[in-house]
Order: sequence, then structure tokens, then C-alpha cells
Amino acid sequence: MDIQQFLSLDDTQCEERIVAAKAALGKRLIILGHHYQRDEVFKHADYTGDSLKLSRQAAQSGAEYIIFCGVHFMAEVAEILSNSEQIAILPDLAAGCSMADMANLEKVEQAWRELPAEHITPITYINSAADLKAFCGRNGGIVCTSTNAQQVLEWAFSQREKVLFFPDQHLGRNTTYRMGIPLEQMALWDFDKPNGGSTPEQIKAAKTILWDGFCSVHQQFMPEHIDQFRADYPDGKVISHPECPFEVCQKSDEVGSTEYIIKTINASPPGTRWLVGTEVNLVNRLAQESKSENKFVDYMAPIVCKCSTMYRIDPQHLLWTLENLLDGKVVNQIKVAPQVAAEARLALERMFEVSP
Ligand code: CIZ
Ligand code: SF4
Repeated sequence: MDIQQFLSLDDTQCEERIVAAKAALGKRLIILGHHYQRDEVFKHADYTGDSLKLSRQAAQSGAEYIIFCGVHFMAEVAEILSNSEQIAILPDLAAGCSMADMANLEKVEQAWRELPAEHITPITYINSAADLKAFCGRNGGIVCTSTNAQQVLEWAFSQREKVLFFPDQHLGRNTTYRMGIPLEQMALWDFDKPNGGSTPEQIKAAKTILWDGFCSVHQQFMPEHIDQFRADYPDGKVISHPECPFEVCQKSDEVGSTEYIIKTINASPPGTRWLVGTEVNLVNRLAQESKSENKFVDYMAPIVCKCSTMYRIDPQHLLWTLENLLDGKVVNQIKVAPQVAAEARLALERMFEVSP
């Protein structure tokens, strides 16, 4: 079945057929929906959550087909953690993550050659390709998520005196600063320059070496947005994702992952007004859900800019994958080479040990 014939369907037509296909596939299938997915897709998910929670659920489910409504690295993690009979599917292969793409194996290996590697633990944020997780696996390193970054970093520093943190500079900076490492002991690694654009003295002084990557969605949030909100609502609370710039996190009352943001807003008393710095689909959903408890949830930026790659997963692509499965055909399977998967699993398992 060609995707073209699905692209002209409207969302309502897709909805009915998605429900029917799901029912027909029954327990053979599990649909995972990341918090950043649009509602028309999110509502079909059997499980919702952050990337790690979803991958673990997929592996435990035993379902034959795992459709990951999220982005590429997430489907890879599901593939790595699931058993060899399970098949991970990403409805649109163009759903990547621009931040994950800012680091690649060639550049990381180059950095590793230029740095005093024997003193460094490499850490990759889960938002990265499988071969970078594998790099960490074979070099005594580890994976982290935005939920467990601090625990993982504590472990990393207990292994060696420095860390190389990629691809997100903000998560690395915000977390290590919170752990007491001053900005002067952080170096930014510009992967397009020889020696990362750093002098040997800068690297010697650095405890945290931050890859010069970022999330273009979270980088839009500005301290001025918080200043304006505080001027308008002096009693309001601000919560930001650690992928936001340093100044934004410094000005926020709370900083945490998607799971943390949801938990914190849910636990706040009725009447609380929140300014939230993370992807708009999650913020809108929180705004809707907390209305009944008389809570107010505002999006941090004045202009709404979605994660364009998350947005690629639409009902049309979801339906296309489902009806192909009904037809006995697997489309958009995400595969990871066995050697890469084994080494990546090593880095993921270290993370599970540190942060069960
Ligand atoms: O790990 C995830 O799912 C991401 C990308 C963000 C978060 O904070 O949950
Ligand atoms: Fe990647 Fe940012 Fe989109 Fe998350 S919101 S998937 S980090 S580009």
C-alpha cells in the first residue's frame, strides 16, 4: 500500500480506520505515544510517556509490533531493549531529532582522539543515534535522560574526573551547574573546529566538556518571557525543561523532564498559574487537563513553534503503517545492527543500574 493514497484522507476518516485496524491487530500490536505528539495521534496510544518509559513498556509488553509515535532515536531504543522477535516501527522515517543529529560518530570519535580520553567518561543524552550509545558502551560511558541526568552524572564523575556530554549542551550545563560545578569549569566543544575550539588550558580546567548541540524548540524560550510573566502574575510559577538555555532555567522555579513537569503541575494546588517551557503539544494538553482543577497553564514563548519532526507523525502515516500490518506487510521497520545494539545496550544497562 502506497503512502500517497493515505495522504489525501482527512483526520476523521483516518481516526475510524485507525481504531478498526488497532482492534483487528489486538494484542499483537502496541502503540506508544510520546508526550510531544499531537493529540490526533496521541489519543491512539496504548502507553504514553517519555522516551525511556515507553521503550521499557514496549520491551515488557511482548507485543509483536511496536509502533513508536515519536522520533527516530526513540524507536531505536525500543528496538535495542525489545527482544529479537519484536519489530519496532516509526510511522514516518523523516521524524528525526535535529538535536540528536548535531552529534555523529565521526565527530565524537574525533573529539575523543583530541581530548585526554583516559580522564573522561562519555555521556550521551538518550536523544542520540544508536551508534553514539554504542560508543559510550565501549568507552566506559553511559546514557542519560532528562529525568536521571544528575544521577548519571554523579556516577560518571565517580569513574573519571571529567565528562564529555553530548549532544545537548543545555542539559549538561544546567545539570552539572546544579551539582555545584561552576561555569568556569565547563568547556564548550565546537565540533567544527580543531580541538573543539578550546585551548589545552581550558580543557585541563574543565570538569564538564559540553558538546555544542541544542534543541531548536527549547532554545526559543527566553528569560524575557519569564520576566514578562512574573510582572503579569507575581504569584505564578515557572517550570522549564533542562534543554532550555541556562538563563531560562536559572529564572525558573522548577526544572525537569516531561515526566517531572507533568507530575509537578498535577500535584500543584488548584488556582496555580504555570508558565511552561517545553514542547507545545504537551503544554496544550496540560492546559486542557488542568482546567477542571482551576489551574492555568501558559506556553512560554509568544510564538508557537512546534517540534517539526515530532509533528511528522500524523494520523495518515499511522494508518498507513497499521493497514500494511493488517495486510501482512511491515513498513518503516527500525533496525539496529547487532554489534551496535549490544554495545548500546551496555550503556543503557549502566544507566538502569545507576537509575533503576
Ligand atoms: O526523553 C524524552 O522523552 C524527552 C526527549 C524529553 C523528556 O524530558 O521526557
Ligand atoms: Fe529533538 Fe527538540 Fe524535537 Fe525533542 S523537541 S525531539 S530534542 S528537536
